[in-house]
Amino acid sequence: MQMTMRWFGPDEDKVTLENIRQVPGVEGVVGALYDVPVGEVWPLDKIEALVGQAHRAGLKMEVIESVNIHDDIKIGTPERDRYIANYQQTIRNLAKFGVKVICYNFMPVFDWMKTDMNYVLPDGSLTMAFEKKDIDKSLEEVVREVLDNANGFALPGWEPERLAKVQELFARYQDVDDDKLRENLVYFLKAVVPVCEEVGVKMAIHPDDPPYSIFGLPRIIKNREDLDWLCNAVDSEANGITLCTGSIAEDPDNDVCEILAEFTRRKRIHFAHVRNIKIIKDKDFYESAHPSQYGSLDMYRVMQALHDNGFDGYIRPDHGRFIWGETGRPGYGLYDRALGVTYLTGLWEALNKQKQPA
Ligand code: CS2
Ligand code: MN
Repeated sequence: MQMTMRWFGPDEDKVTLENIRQVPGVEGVVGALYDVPVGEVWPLDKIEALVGQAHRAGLKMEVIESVNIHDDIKIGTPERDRYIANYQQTIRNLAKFGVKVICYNFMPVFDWMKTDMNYVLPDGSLTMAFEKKDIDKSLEEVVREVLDNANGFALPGWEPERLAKVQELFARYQDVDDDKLRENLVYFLKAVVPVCEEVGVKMAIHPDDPPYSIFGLPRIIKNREDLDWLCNAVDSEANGITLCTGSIAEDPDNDVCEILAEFTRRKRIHFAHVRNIKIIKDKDFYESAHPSQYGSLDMYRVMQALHDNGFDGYIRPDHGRFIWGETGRPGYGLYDRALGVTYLTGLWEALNKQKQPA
């Protein structure tokens, strides 16, 4: 496995490549271009500059998170073919600079949903939380709260210009139910997976977060059945998964370790987001510190499911809390993610050595 951390680029991230380079165990950064509008081709010169920065800092950049999918592709409008052609070109361009995995999601309208970006834990650290009572409000109110509470940072998948017209966006999705969204995902994958195969890139879909419908929106990557459907719909290793343990675990009916084990065996997990969450009640939760004792997931078993089934992809800790006075982009401070890396690396070393005599 290759341990990585997400990095938002020189202008958008308080955490520097030099900081990341000093975290023991980290070999690479997961990056993206944030100044190319969704749907447009990522230009070669910008990719070269981005990857070059990582390399000069002694880090790899083989995973991109994310090349986002234009709403027209998800809705299935006649304009989608132009955006799909652009996506194909972006894949080719990224491959030229050594990118191996592209993480993306297929959630309509917005990326992940949390209702509190500064939820205070008993030890005084801050984390993100989701409480159902807080989405039983008007859509505009919920969207405004998310944007206002992001400590002044842009959130991935939450472009303020796009969401300024959230009602119009919702209206565009009105005829898109789960079946239609599935059909549109398969249409997209059938077009991009052959390009990936040709240039040695793997697509890796991120599960829906949360993994059930909110605001009546369709949701199609929620559980084992959905992942099985995805793998069969386009049967290629290049049609893979970003298994985000936190997102999958937000539905307590999902058995995260079983899912990890099965899809690692099937060679479809190319990228793992490993984080812990603590279920408060029903489906309300907060993102806890990574170690098992603080959350609802047994992180030893999580890492064992990957390890014992031959995982050889990329991995990163997911959101961290804010500790030691750090502030910044919610979920993406340095300190708690670095602790996450150290913990996950320690579990992996133990798993590697468990069969050796003491
Ligand atoms: C990430 C997602 O920060 C996060 O929660 O896990 O934003 C993820 O990058 C996207 O869903 C993938 O497209
Ligand atoms: Mn994730």
